[in-house]
Amino acid sequence: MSNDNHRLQFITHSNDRYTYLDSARLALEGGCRWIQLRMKGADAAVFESTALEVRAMCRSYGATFIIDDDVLLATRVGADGVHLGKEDMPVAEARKLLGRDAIIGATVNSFDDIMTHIRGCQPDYFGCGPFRFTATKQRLAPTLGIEGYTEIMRRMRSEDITIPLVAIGGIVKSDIPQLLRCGVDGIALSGAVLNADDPITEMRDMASIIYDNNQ
Ligand code: TZP
Ligand code: MG
Repeated sequence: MSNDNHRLQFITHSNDRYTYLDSARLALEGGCRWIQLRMKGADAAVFESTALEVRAMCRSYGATFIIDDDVLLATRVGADGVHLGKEDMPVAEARKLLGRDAIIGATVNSFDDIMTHIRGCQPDYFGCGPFRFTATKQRLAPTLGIEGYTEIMRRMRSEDITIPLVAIGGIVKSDIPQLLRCGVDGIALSGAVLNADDPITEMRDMASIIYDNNQ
């Protein structure tokens, strides 16, 4: 990953106010430069047509465009990479299909999960969570809290693991400074932006906490 885009990642979602496409547009307008298109349970054709639109938007903002789960869709639409959960294609297989320049992220819930990846084909970043309970994702792993991230970051440092780790799950703006102090490289979120009265301003505030203050 050649820039700082990964430090603030927006995960698309929809609600009664916004479509998936709206959600990506709001995040980009608010200064986020990383969109992961996540459309759990969506019709394949709708996922693909939305991906093409989000890809074009990301290009015009200089944002990184990542597809959730679906490696073959990522190749078809020319995404920058994929985010792989524990039940998705293994990182090694995705790397063969996508090539060495693609960004491959992997979900982890513990330091043991991180070590499993370190011994195998390594991803470009870890999405580690959940920080706290969130209704955005089903079948949630146990929450980590600040203590969980503090311990994981300590163990990563002691093993000299430098793959960026991004915290995810129920994160709101006021959590960001303390998560950064734990040493996480970035934050991934969805609901805190989409449920805000003014999503663009909320995203802008978060981008400024992450990119301006260098905490
Ligand atoms: N993976 C772990 S938690 C989560 C995902 C995709 C949902 C993140 O969304 P929110 O609304 O910020 O909790
Ligand atoms: Mg997944």
